[in-house]
Amino acid sequence: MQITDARVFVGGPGKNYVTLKILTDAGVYGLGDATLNNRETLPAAYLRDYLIPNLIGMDPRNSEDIWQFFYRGAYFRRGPIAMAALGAIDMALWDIKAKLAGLPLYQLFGGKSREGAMVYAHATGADLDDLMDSIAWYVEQGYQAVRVQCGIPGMPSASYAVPEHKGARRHYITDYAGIRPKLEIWETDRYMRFMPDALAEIRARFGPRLHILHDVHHRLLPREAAEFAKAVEPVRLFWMEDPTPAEDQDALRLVRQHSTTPIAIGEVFNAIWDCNRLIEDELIDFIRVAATYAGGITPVKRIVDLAGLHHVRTGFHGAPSHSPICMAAHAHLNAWAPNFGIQEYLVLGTPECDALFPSEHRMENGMVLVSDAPGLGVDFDETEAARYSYEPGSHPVVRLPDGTMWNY
Ligand code: GCO
Ligand code: MG
Repeated sequence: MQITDARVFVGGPGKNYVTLKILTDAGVYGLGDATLNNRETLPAAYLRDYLIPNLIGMDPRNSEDIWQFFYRGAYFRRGPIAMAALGAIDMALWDIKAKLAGLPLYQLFGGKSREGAMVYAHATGADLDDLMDSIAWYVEQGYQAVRVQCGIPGMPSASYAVPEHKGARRHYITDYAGIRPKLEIWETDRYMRFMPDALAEIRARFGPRLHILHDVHHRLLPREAAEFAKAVEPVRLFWMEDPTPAEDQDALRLVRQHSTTPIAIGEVFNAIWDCNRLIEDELIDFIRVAATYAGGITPVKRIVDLAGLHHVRTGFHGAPSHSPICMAAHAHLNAWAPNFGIQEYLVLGTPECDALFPSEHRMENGMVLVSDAPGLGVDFDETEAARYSYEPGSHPVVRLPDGTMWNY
């Protein structure tokens, strides 16, 4: 059996998805997601110029050897661009394998460990009242877990993932049109004085049962993160995410020593080598890798197994950065993973997105119910895809009030 062709599509409804389709001489095809948020043309070029010409003629069933060929075979390894491209190949090969077996992918991992996988939604508000309304809306929809982000009083501009104006909250996505980024001004002092009390008010309003998550988005210094984690302990967060930038992993040791607030990290990780020490030293509670950015299902399964040895649960990244193909890969991993924790999930379900990626994965009462169709259980409509093309975008950049560059 041979791979005969592979094609890359860039574009989508309101979002550039990078979709890979691998074709075989057996008539079965596989789909993968190589979307690297706001850098979409780069994994597409890596696929078209280097990976696909090598892929043609390979036996698609040898997904492990193909992964090793592209990983070990590249002298300059890793990094988000290469790993997103490799991640798409790996997903597509698992899709093919499961279709050949006539089974939903989770069966190849070991079957279902649960009926539904709990997800968390993004509630966001320009101020605390606005955020309370947003949380209430998600609770009414049946969500059991909500990530909460709030505008900070006196902050010169909207901070991470919050709208500039009240009421714009439900489908707020942190992307902006054009190559030139929007500027956000960040003030740690205002955040530290406001956010712990705001989280306490949210807990008081919604009671002990709601799972409350919060994303610090890499904004704090290690000592500040430790202070924050300690201050929010009474709120009993489900997790505090990315308290500090991921480069200095010893920072998490400091945070850990000072508090029992659960720590989640990993959405920017590309390999098991970015998180093996954090997992083995039990410095984190949730690992947030994504099947796209971390190089596919093959390496993510290894990370999940390592995490399981150290009481670390999964909380895969699921911002709108990923297409429904990556989210389908996560749905199968989540159905199987013995150490499943939670899945980030944004309601993408616009009619346009559903038409481009038809699927039977379902959302009910804040849980994803995995599809039983053979393979990943998601398709890609090429006629629909022809309606879209690449639109340049950028993440915002962040500066302190004096102009110093800070972390987005
Ligand atoms: C999250 C993330 C995202 C990122 C985005 C970057 O937890 O969902 O922090 O919102 O900012 O995916 O491309
Ligand atoms: Mg995050």
